Amino acid sequence: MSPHPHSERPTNVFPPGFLWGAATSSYQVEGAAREDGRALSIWDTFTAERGMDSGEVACDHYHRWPTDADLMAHLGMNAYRFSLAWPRIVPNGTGAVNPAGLAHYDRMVDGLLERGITPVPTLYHWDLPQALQERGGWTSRATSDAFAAYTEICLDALGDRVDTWLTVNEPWVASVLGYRLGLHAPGEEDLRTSLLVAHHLLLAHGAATQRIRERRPFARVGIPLSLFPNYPVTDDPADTAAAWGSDGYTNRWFLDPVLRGRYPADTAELFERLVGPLDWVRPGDLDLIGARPDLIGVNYYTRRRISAAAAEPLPWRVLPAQPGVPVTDSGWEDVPEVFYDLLVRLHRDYDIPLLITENGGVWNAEPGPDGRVRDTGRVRALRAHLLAMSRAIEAGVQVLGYLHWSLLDNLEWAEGYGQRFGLVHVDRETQRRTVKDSARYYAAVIAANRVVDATDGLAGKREDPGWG
Ligand code: IFM
Repeated sequence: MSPHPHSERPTNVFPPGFLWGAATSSYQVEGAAREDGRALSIWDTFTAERGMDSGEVACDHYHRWPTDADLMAHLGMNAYRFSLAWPRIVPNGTGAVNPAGLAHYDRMVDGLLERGITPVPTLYHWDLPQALQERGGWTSRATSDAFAAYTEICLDALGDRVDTWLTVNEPWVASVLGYRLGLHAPGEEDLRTSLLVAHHLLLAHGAATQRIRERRPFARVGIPLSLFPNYPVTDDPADTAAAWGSDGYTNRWFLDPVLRGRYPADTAELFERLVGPLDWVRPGDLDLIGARPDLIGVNYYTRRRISAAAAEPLPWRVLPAQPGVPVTDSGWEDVPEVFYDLLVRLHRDYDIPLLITENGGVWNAEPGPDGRVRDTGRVRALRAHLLAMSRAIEAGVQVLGYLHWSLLDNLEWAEGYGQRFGLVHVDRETQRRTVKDSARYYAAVIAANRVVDATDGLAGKREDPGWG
């Protein structure tokens, strides 16, 4: 890990107009899975088939969004990233629009604006309508076309009030965990299919970007990418080369087509060796995908430690956390200096404004006898990541805002409800919301628009209203 070059004390003040908020996604928080005409998504099917925790009820945010929005306003947040559920809006994936589904988001956008909160919707956060899955899902190019049509519907309904659109969340995770590793819906395990899917997800991003530009020329558009910096475990050139290979797989395979209009040659060569020609890429695809967005959404959590000892079929191996390095309650290394390195690298290599669309971690603190949730690990990590971000801004990186993952403890996909990422604790039985220490600390940061001391916001009498 490279030490950061700035030894002078930064001022830690953020630019005026900086977006401060939190993020969620529809399947992870909404619940109301069968209400108001919502159809099933691939995640309803996948969780039912495997007997996993599901999003059937989740945080009941579908009904409780007004009080959740009050809570955000109470914390001083001025932005909220949420996702639109495709199976609510176009239940069959294509064709008829469900007015009740659209009306829900219409009310929510109004409600956020009334509270001074900028809505930042993501068009797709993995809840593909099951009806589309039955027609091939993301293995079919037609799904990208369906996504473009769905985007137009969302733009026509909400585009007069939304000025920042996010397209497809984390195509690496959706394609690799969903189609290579079988850990996410729809649970397939094939490298070639995952690469085909990744291309269609990028195509969907490109098509949506085009529609947004045509219909809402003054709106900003971006794609939230899961960016995992890859660090060699030793200085051995073989490990360094392996880390660069893994960087191609996790990061450049998405950054390069979106920002340079081409897939990285070294990674394409590797994939062609492993799976044969990537013959689904058609003329014109990379022009569409490579129409430069206004921003990249950075979803940053941890680094990957890479060794050259191959784990077939890929010629590298991802190692567990380094002993002695702090980890979150899910075992991910908590390494804020890597966040700094990532932001500086994105600026240096791609020169594009960044919006932190996710950052956070699992700390499973529960309310104490006094009702207070002392998630000190999250307070410490949040502060350290904000300091890293502010140093990056001082180094010249353009960061538009920071949206913490997540507002609420929610459904962590295949991991279920056991992993708590929220600033706000959610009691699974009662749905009661409890503002954690981290949220109170974050509110103090937002109020000051600078990184304050770790104890700020935590002392004194608690004046949080009840958020039951
Ligand atoms: O919960 C997820 C989110 O849906 C996508 N990015 C990573 C988060 C934590 O794993």
